[in-house]
Formats: sequence, C-alpha cells, structure tokens
Amino acid sequence: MLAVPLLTACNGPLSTLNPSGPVALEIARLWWAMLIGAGLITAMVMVMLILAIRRGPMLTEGNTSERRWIYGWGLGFSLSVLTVLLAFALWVGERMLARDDGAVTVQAQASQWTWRFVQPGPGGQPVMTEGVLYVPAGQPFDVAITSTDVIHSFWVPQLGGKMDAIPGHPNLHRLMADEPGVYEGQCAEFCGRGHPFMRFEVVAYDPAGPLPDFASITGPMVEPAFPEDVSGFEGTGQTEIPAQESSE
Ligand SMILES: [Cu+2]
Repeated sequence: MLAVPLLTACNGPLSTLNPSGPVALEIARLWWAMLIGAGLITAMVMVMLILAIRRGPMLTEGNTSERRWIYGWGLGFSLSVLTVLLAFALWVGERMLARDDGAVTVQAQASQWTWRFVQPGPGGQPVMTEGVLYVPAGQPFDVAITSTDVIHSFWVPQLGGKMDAIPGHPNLHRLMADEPGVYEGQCAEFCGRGHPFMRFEVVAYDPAGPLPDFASITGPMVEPAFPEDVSGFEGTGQTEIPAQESSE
C-alpha cells in the first residue's frame, strides 16, 4: 500500500491505469483487485513474521495455536484470497471476448517493423493505412490481428489488453474507445531490433461527425491482406469489413 502514492505517476498514454474504454476499465479493476489481494497476503506474512520473531519457537507438540496459524491463515486465508482473484480474473476474461454482435471489424497486420490497418472509409469502402487505425468512438470494434513475418503483439493500453499477431493465424480482439481521441499503441512482443519503434495510434472519431481524412492512407487495398481461410477464428469468424454509412 506504501506504493500507492507512487502510482500517481502511472497516468501516461501507455498506462493501463488510465483506461479509456470498457475493456481497459475491466483490466484496470482486475489490476487493483490483484494489488489489494497481494497486499493482504503480504500483510498476513509480515504479521506472522513479526509474531514469530517476538514470541520465539513454539515447540510444544500438537500446538493448536500453531496449527491454527498454518491451516487457518497460511493455507485458508491465502487460498481464499487467491480463489477470489482467480474467479474475478476468469469473469473479466470472459467479458473481454469478442462476440458475434455485429461490431465493426477492422484488420491489423504487423510486419517488421510497422503496422498496417484496414478499416471502413468513405462510403464504407475498406481503406488501408499505415501506423494509424481509425475507429468510431463509443462503439465496440473487433481487430483481426495477424503478422507477415514473426510474432508481434497488438497493444493499446488505454483501450485493452495485449493480443499476439501470429503469421497465418488471425486473432480477434474486442476493444472500444469511450470518447473521441488519439490512443497510443505499441508492439508488446520483442520482434527484432526495430521493436522499440513499432508504435502506432488509434484515432477514435465521432461517428456523428465527418469521417477523418485518413491522412496516412497508403492506397486502396488491391489484394486481401489476410488469408481467406480463417477457420479456427474465435468470435465472429469474419474478416470482411461491413459496409458503413458515410456521414459525408
Ligand atoms: Cu515488436
């Protein structure tokens, strides 16, 4: 708990403790729950340690007090805290899964050392961008993530957790940004000497306003960026981008 004041520094654009969407909020809550659980167990160990030092060894055979400490606190208390944390983590993990609910699907393709994205553009037509992913704010979206070479990891700390980018195996990642804004992302899997520079941005735009100008467009997507066969895809099982009404 002494570390809590120090955590006020954990508020930057790559902080998981500064959530800007429901998925990231779940993760931040889990983080705090685990910190509290770890703090409780640490406090119990410290109390036991201090009592042991002050009282000395209890050598009486069959000492019920000693048994109560070992089974009641050492095992019972620790396992209870860990069981609650495990159940909470499983519950949070299940709520973070992509669901077949018609959410917008965008694509993220990692390469040494850049990110390419495909998202709905003007008239709902898919456009490819490099380094910047455009999504509507206030709406859940699924990112179909893959790689052309080695394993990378897609991570936008303010929007959600990490998801591996694996060649030939698209992973679906449910995210959402509550408000319009720019959210920074970073490859979270060491992928070679260019790894530290493999940053990107997610621009969440107001769906009621005009579409962004897609400033980093590299050109229309002329060929599929991903393999047609996406069997084994968990979630919606689709990589096609649904048509979206242009607000222009
Ligand atoms: Cu990397």
